[in-house]
Amino acid sequence: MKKDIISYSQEFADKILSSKRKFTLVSHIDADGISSMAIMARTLKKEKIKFKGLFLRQLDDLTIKKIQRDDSIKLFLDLGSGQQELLRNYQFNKEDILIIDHHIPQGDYYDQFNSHMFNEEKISASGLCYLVSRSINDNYDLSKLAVVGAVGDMMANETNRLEGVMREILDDGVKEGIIEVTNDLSIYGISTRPIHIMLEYLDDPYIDGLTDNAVECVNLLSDLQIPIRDQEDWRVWEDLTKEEKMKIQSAISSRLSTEDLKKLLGEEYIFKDERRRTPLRNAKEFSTLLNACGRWVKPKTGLYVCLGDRDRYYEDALIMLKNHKRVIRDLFNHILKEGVVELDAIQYIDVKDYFPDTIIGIGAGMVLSKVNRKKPIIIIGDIIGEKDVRKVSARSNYEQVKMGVNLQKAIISAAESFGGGGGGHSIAAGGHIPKGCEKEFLLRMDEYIKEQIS
Ligand SMILES: [Mn+2]
Repeated sequence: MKKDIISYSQEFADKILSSKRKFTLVSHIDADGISSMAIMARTLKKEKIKFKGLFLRQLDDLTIKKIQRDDSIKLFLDLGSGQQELLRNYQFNKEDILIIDHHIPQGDYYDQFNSHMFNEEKISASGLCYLVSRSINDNYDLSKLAVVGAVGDMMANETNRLEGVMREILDDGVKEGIIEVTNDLSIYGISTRPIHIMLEYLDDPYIDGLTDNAVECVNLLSDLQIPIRDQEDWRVWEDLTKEEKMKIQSAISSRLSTEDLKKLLGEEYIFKDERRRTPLRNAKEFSTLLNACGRWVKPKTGLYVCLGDRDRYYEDALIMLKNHKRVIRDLFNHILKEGVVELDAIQYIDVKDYFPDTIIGIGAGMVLSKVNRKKPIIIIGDIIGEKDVRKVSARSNYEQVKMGVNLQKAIISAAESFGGGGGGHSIAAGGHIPKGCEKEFLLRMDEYIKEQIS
């Protein structure tokens, strides 16, 4: 399979190069979409191909009007494969559209480079863009952005490492000397969180005596004779020596079952060309920063950071990152405090207008391990500025997906039967439904999920 996806990426690169036309890049506003845009922008610029960029929250009958009817080729990134009917209804010609996407295709009318054509499940749109870019020129440095997008899209979440053709992409970055792969604790914040805080925040799995207990975390480190500060600042996980990391790892493992420990172990991708102790220093934190930009509807800020800005846009992105984390924490606490309602096969909560609709999916993903892990969670919320339409976000996990859960299928069918719409992946999907049909929509979802796992 691998050879096919590579050779097809070359064919696809030729379509771009041989067109001799201008391009409009249309991409999604999350971390994967922003890194995809950055990869293609850098690639086209290097070849002196003219282009414009456009970010969309989603591609639907409202947002499609933002795409100008001009003589450029519209190159869709991280969206498009699932909306080919919409593109056709909007009368886009076949020769004016190219699609690079990893969402499940609906149709094959337009030329698309889609991972589902090669049974590659764990590659992001940024990974596909990179393969195309690498076929155009020696753009090995862009492997870093490909990894950021993949990690942001949770492609490494099941086994805590990138898989399939993404590994080949990762290797390019390692060979270039810009990516370092570590294989020890795989958790959030290895480059920015002081070690004792990183341990305190570990909550999946919960570690008795350490989670939520800063004092005990500091005590543990002092028992292990690991200094928590150096001359400059608090030390972070990335600063520790191999021996120090091993000491902590064995201290943690004595408090956990083998299975729970496994959840914490895995790979982290460190970017050696970025400043230490910043959120750009590893893939998880870099992608969170991009997601923050997207969720506050400033994807361009994230794009400029990807393209190298470490000044005004970067400062802006740091502020958004801070806000982003605070709002997500609030949402997380709100869900735990209010509790979810369980149906036979799903659980749900309506968060009304308390939180921006752009973050409720993230909250759903984070809170799933704290509620009933066996059922998908669905969050309903208001959309700012929309009176008649409500947002729905669903999250599952790999255990459920193995049982047959496919949220993308369920949400499309359920939402469409009420005149709404949806999209996504089996593990995470979202959509919108008309106000007033929430109850029926949830019952329908419950029914579909029950069918899927039976
Ligand atoms: Mn994506």
